[in-house]
Amino acid sequence: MENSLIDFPANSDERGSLIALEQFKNIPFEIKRVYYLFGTKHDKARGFHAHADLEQVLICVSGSCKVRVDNGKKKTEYELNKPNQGLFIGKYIWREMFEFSADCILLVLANNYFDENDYIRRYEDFQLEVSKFYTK
Ligand code: T46
Repeated sequence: MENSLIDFPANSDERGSLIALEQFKNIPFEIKRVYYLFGTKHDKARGFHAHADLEQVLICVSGSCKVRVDNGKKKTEYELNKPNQGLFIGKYIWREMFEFSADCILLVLANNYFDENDYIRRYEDFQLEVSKFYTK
């Protein structure tokens, strides 16, 4: 699975809404790490890398941002603006996050611990490695 939007059913009543995220239920992997981006700037894009061995789900729990994902052949753009929707990003997918709203909080669930060696930060390296990955 490369990328897909996941809708999370909310438990909503007159007090508001609650969403639970559970590994192997509505999150398609074991959750080993959770981090979040905040204080982001509308004109400061982030990302610009891929991962060799990491799957993640990105959820804009407040505000909005855009995410461009690239599998080496096709680029797709998503706007994340709902706390009840997540974007799954698989292995060997180049990602760029941009146009963050002032109130954006981007929550990320990951299936592995932080490892700088897992990052592919040069687009040329990504193009080379992604073609090998998909011809395996
Ligand atoms: C991704 C997008 C959505 C850590 O120390 N631990 C962590 O778990 C992470 C994610 C980052 N860091 C350090 C590494 C850098 O020194 O925090 C600093 C900022 O990380 P980075 O420049 O990679 O942040 P983004 O917003 O470009 O990308 C991050 C994730 O790194 C990446 O995996 O998919 O968010």
